[in-house]
Amino acid sequence: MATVALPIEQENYLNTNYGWKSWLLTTDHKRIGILYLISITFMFFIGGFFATMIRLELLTPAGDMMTSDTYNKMFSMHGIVMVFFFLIPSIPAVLGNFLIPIMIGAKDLAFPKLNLLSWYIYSVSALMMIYSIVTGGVDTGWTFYPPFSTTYSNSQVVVAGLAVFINGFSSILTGLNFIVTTHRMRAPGLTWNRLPLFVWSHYATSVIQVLGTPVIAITVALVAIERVWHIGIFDPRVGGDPVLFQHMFWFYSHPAVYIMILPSMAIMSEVVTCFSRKRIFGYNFVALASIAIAVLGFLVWAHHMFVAGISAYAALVFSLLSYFVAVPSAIKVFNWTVTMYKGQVSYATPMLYAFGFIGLFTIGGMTGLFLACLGIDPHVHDTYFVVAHFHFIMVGGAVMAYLSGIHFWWPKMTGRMYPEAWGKIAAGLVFVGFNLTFLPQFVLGYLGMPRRYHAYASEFQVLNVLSSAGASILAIGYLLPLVYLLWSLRYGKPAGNNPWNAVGLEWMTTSPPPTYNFDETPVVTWEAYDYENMPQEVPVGR
Ligand code: HEM
Ligand SMILES: [Cu+2]
Repeated sequence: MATVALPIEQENYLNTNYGWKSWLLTTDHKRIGILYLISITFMFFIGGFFATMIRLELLTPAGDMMTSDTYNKMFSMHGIVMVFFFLIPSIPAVLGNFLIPIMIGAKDLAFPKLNLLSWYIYSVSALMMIYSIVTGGVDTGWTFYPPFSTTYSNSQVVVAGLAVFINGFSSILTGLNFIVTTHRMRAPGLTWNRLPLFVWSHYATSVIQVLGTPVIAITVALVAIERVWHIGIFDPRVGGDPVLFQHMFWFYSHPAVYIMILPSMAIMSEVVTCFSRKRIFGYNFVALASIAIAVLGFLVWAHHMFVAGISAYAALVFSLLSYFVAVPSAIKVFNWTVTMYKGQVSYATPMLYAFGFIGLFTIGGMTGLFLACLGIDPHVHDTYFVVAHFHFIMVGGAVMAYLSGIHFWWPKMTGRMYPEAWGKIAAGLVFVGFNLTFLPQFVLGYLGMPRRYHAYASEFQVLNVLSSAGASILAIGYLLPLVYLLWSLRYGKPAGNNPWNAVGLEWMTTSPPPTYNFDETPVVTWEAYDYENMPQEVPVGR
């Protein structure tokens, strides 16, 4: 097949210069976004490999494919890689990096070199993680609970912990960069209440990253120190307290779920308005809900510890506060839904993923309320119910949104369209595969199948086989975009500057954008998402 040539090969960030050096030393936020895209995709498939191993082992009730020790390593490395090396950096580091400066009419982020440094820090920590995997792996779970992690586990805890520690700096620096950029570099006229909701959400995410990440970094560093010297931080035999670890770990790791979900919500707000051809319902509420989530997210960590021996009164308070976090999340879901209501909804691939997100995230959030309920949690704690809950949020939510965003901005990033029919097929496979994988796990958990076991009672087999079958469909659904997106780089139709007929500064520059994004600094005189006052052309993919 012949390559489709771009109409005019204008100067853009991809073709200004060539060669490894021009990429590895770049300070262009768009190129750094692409570097992240490559490294993060790589880590996603490593995490996916372990997921495949887990689902294969669980096809049969007997633990016959691998030893229990190996199985422990499989789910631990799956969790560590997916959470710290895929979910947390994914949307901010790839799409946030690429889009925030363009969306606010700036030439770059406030600290371009720091941005490049963040990518190097990420890469070094990812390589350390891979090193810990190939030299024997980790079996503590992604939560590193002591005393197992500090005393009994004989796996690569120290290297893996240091990898997470170093990775934290990348996250902190990116957050810092986004905060300063949003404050200082907005184009004239781009007031806070005209700011794209994508930027609002990333602002809230960045606040969590800057305030929360130091806590997890120090916590895992303390685990490493305790493991080597046993100085009595978490080890009760020398005066330490293992429950202290849980407080410190979850003080970050609950807000961290919002580091994953707020950027997903950022994508939803952009995609839903564009493909409904309507201004988002309740702009101010959606913007402020991001901030409310960031603040409340820091107050609920001990809902992970209801069975760890905290006092009944503390449990009561944390249970109540957990219910409060659901409110701003529900406001957002409500407002996206109302935005679609009576809109001219079109069913392009990004919107299909958005539908998936809204339904699945809602199920994930509602089951979170079950877990936050003191009467229910002790029964389903550490069962597959919890596994299903957080996969609905992280996979049904964050990964769906990530795919939605990648498809939505792919034409902007590359100047090429992806093949729409394939996009729809993949979105369908992901949705069906996802539900077949994780819906049975709610039932399994309700029936009492514990998480983190490599052999199980034979009455659980049918549901486990369904789940593994779903996982194979899901895997195909994830591999397809990798194939056709790469294909589109060469053979995709030229995208034009604004293929979706969307509003927003990023659609006013060329695709791919020039190195400094705009020829002259834009001046913003309009309100955000003014779709009603736009010529009503229907976007592609209807
Ligand atoms: C918004 C995105 C969310 C994500 C990414 C998420 C993620 C997670 C993860 C990873 C766990 C498992 C922890 C473990 O290893 O034991 C978990 C458990 C839990 N989640 Fe969520 N969650 C989210 C939202 C919520 C919400 C909205 C609530 C409640 C209002 C909630 C309540 C809980 C509770 C109480 C547990 C502990 C369950 C137990 O240990 O028995 N989560 N969540
Ligand atoms: Cu939590």
